[in-house]
Amino acid sequence: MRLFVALALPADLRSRLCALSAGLPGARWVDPSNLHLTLRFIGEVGRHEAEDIDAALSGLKGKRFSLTLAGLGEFGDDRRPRQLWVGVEPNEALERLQAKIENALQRAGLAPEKRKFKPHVTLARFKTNPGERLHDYIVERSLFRAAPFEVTEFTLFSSYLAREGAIYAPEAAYPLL
Ligand code: 2AM
Repeated sequence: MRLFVALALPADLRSRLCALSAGLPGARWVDPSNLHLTLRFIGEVGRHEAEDIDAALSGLKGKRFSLTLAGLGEFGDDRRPRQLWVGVEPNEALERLQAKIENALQRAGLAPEKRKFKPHVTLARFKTNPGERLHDYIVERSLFRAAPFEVTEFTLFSSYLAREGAIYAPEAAYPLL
């Protein structure tokens, strides 16, 4: 199975993000039910490895915290934009949780993640390059700021690539105290 660790987002917040998801030619919008904040991508693993991962994450002790989504940005470059995302206000508790998850997964035998953690919620990927429209879209919404929400757990998701696109299923949720 293909796994990743993420924060699931409350329904009202997903609706708020959904309201942003229009008016950009070439964008393939993420399905509202799929909106999430990835903490650690794991990738393809076997059943035993998945069990070790679940055990490691179950043993993790983390604290609840508040998180605010704000601002928009893109990954990729002007010639080839890859993703449009909503950002996160600087959040030490989130960084700490992510570091604990990274540690736990390394203890479970996973190779270290080389890429720096850039917290974001992907809103869209691109079929074709929207060109200038992408820049305008981001500038027009640069003051976007959602209401803070309380992060009380994190989730191990599986990802299944169906013909209609990715289907994410929560496999286990780990409470924060
Ligand atoms: P993204 O939102 O920035 O595309 C499920 O696919 C989640 O894992 C997505 O949130 C995706 O991040 C992330 N992901 C997919 N492939 C990845 C990879 N090779 N490295 C890091 N994260 C990845």
